Amino acid sequence: MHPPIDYESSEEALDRAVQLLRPAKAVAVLTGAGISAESGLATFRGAGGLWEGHRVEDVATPRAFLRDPELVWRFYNLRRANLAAVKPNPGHLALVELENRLGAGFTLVTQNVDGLHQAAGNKNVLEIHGTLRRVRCVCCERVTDHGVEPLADLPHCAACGALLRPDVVWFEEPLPTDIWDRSVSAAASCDCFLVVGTSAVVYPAAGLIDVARMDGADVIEANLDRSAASSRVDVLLLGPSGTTLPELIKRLH
Ligand code: BV8
Ligand code: ZN
Repeated sequence: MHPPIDYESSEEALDRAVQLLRPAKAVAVLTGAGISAESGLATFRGAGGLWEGHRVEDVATPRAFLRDPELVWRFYNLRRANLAAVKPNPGHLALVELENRLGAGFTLVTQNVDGLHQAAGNKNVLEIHGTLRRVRCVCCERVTDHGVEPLADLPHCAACGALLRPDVVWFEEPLPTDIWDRSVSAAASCDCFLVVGTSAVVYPAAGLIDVARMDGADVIEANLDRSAASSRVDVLLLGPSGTTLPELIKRLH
């Protein structure tokens, strides 16, 4: 693990990142809302990170859903509607190319619930915070995938009539065990760990960076600005991931 070095130029940072990534046989990637920003989806903490004046941490919680399910569904139905209008950007496509290059040595762990990595063509995607495309019954736990089709303002279960909730992980909820365990083992066994478009403030997701570092992986970050991860990475590629990732993958050849 090298102390993080502030490269004089993005050229130097890119060259360093290529040196670390090119020989890697096992690569794990952690993505956040930033990779979808250039597809037109708002990030959580950009522009003040407020939605209708609410902090996401106050809407994406079980208590908020108990208190005001209409408000929470308005938040999620709006995000589902946005999804219908967006598509993967070159940053997503660069990660598909990386998976094609590495095959089984590639694991993509995403905090995003927008499904854009799968829409781009990635296969080994671990959605540690669930997905906007699925809903779950609060009573019979039945899970159904509705893609991005519009849902009722307050959708109810076709099987038992109880209220449905988005099949996402809210704050103060545990992550899906199997998916989380696979994410940790991918971070612990990779030669190179990429962290893309995340403020790295939400745990346990952000802890994957430290799992990778402690197991001796080189860590490359791609972000528009410095993040809470930046002091813990070997190389920081500053800029929009729709530009930096394709540039990085192109130089691997
Ligand atoms: C858990 C799904 C334990 C829903 C999300 C008190 C009580 C309980 C828990 C806690 C507590 N205090 C803290 C915690 C832990 C808590 C947490 O970390 N809170 C934070 C706010 C401090 N975590 C949890 O609660 C987790 N669960 O701990 O459970 C437990 C265990 C057992 C039993 C019971 C409980 C659950 C966390 C998951 C929450 N769900 N999403 C939904 O989407 O609606 S989190 C949500 O925010 C996202 O999924 C994402 O993971 C997260 C962070 O957002 P980012 O993706 O990083 O986006 P952000 O806007 O922050 O940053 C964007 C970045 O992109 C920026 O850096 C920007 O510079 C960059 N960028 C912008 N444009 C570009 C770009 N980069 C490149 N190119 C560009 N073009
Ligand atoms: Zn039901």
